[in-house]
Amino acid sequence: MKLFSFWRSLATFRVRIALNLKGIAPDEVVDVNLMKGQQRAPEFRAVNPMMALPALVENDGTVLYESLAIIEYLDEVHPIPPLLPREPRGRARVRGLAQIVACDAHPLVVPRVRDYLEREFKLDEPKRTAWCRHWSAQALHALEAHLSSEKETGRFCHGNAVSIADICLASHAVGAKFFAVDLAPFPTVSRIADTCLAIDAFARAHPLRQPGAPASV
Ligand SMILES: N[C@@H](CCC(=O)N[C@@H](CS)C(=O)NCC(=O)O)C(=O)O
Repeated sequence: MKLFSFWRSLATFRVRIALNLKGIAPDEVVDVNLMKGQQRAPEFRAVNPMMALPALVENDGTVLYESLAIIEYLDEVHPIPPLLPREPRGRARVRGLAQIVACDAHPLVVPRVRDYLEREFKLDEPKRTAWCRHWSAQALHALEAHLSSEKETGRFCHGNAVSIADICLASHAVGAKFFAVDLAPFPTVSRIADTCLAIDAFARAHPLRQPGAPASV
């Protein structure tokens, strides 16, 4: 198994957490430096035409892409520990929370979007950062509203077992800190993120613990 990865990639962070929770270590981790634009190089484009991390190549050569699809695949092939609750309503809630992060918020702050804002609309760095903070905070407000009011919330996003929602929540909290978003107004999100990041599988997957990462952002 081969994982295409970069320390700063939040989507790859999500997949690294799932791999760690499942006790799977890829045979090879290939670094694709997003800061140098290596995701657009022909070699990686051939792996993932979306030119985005992560990509996971299975032993038979099957290429998997999109973090949520990869995580659900891992959960289906390695069902213990489960990353989705059993009952349909719980599964829908966990997927909904996860998608607030992975489908609504995160795509707005990725390098290709920030680059486009700079290149096409001449937005300077402070404005691009304000953009990222805005969309990051929007998701935090939505997550906090759900998690603080819904009876299903427990030690983790859904009860007392880690799920895909926690994987996404942790990645979002870490990303928000990268953009210097204040997490104080989001106490339930902060509590669950802190609980997750204290777990070894999350901590080892943290962007700043990957090869090539700086000491801080
Ligand atoms: N929806 C995708 C997001 C993939 C994505 O945008 N990844 C970022 C890094 S977290 C990336 O590689 N971006 C490259 C770029 O924007 O040029 C997923 O969840 O896997």
